[in-house]
Amino acid sequence: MNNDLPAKVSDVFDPSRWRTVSGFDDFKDMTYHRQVERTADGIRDLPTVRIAFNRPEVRNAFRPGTVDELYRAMDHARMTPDVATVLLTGNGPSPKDGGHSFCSGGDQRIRGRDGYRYAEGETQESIDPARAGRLHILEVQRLMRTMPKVVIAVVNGWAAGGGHSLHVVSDLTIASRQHGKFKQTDATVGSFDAGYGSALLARQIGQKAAREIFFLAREYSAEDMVRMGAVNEAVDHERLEEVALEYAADIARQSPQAIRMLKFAFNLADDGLAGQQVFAGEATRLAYMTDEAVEGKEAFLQKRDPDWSNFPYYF
Ligand code: S0N
Repeated sequence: MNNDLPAKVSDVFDPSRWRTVSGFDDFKDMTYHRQVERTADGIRDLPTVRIAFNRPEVRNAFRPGTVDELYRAMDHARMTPDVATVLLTGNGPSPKDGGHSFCSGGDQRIRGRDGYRYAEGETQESIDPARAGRLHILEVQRLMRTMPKVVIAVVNGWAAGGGHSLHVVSDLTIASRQHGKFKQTDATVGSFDAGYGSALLARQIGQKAAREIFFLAREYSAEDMVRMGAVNEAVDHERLEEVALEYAADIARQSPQAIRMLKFAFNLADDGLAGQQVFAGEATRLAYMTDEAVEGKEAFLQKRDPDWSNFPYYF
């Protein structure tokens, strides 16, 4: 494993705690790191990854390519068996003006009448029509919601528009006391996340508060958001990622199966039949591990009736 220290991508990023995840060298708009322990004997992976927006000069706004990279990193984290927790955050501050940002949502400079059309270098004529106008940040939201890992939004600066929605859909949020700022600008720019970004927020903090956030588009501090129940903790900026890693260490001490079942149980009622399907998939996987389910399969393969006599009807 490569033991080189990664570049310092943010003011709260400690390179000694991370390695760059290999296979993602083509990333332009995101960074993807794995938590490690470095000792005299070498380097050892720990169960947390850090996925970060890397466009601080535009407050970490996402364009289609950013969303593609975010999805790839998130999906890789989903499929990596020894990863328990994903920290989603923003790099920075901005080299232009020192501004801090988690994510400011869709890049308004490339928004067309039918969605976010243009990646770098593309023109209206050259774009693949099958890729045009996709609001595929919603696919990322669904992945974050249904992946069997805990996603923590580590809000180091502005969480605005679609960036605000990403914090809403995360399992937990911790925010910088000094720089964490929240503002739902969707309606200001004629956009609206009418799915998780608004409706789930209302489930989390109540209808009146969620409507206030969307209808008034005011700015809220990390402390305001803690009071409203939208953020778990406001922490001093310089300790932000350290505290995020403390959260992740506590999560890693729990049973992976229990965390999965709990995440899907928390989602179930709000996600309707799709939520039930995700929960039920885990229940079926557990059932497959029982002697009872094995008996059903074996009986079929042996062309005999199953013998359920060893398996009680529990009460
Ligand atoms: C974040 C804000 C409040 C920060 O203000 P501040 O600190 O005063 O900085 P600025 O000077 O405004 O910004 C610094 C530079 O960064 C650029 N910039 C900032 N945000 C964006 C952005 N989103 N897109 C492009 N550029 C951005 C500024 O232009 C400035 O650049 P320079 O220095 O060159 O002038 C403030 O910046 C702000 O309000 N930003 C806009 C936030 C916003 O409205 N975001 C979009 C909201 N909508 C979505 O995110 C939709 C997402 C989506 O895909 C979706 C999902 C579900 C359903 C529908 C949709 C849909 O698209 O419709």
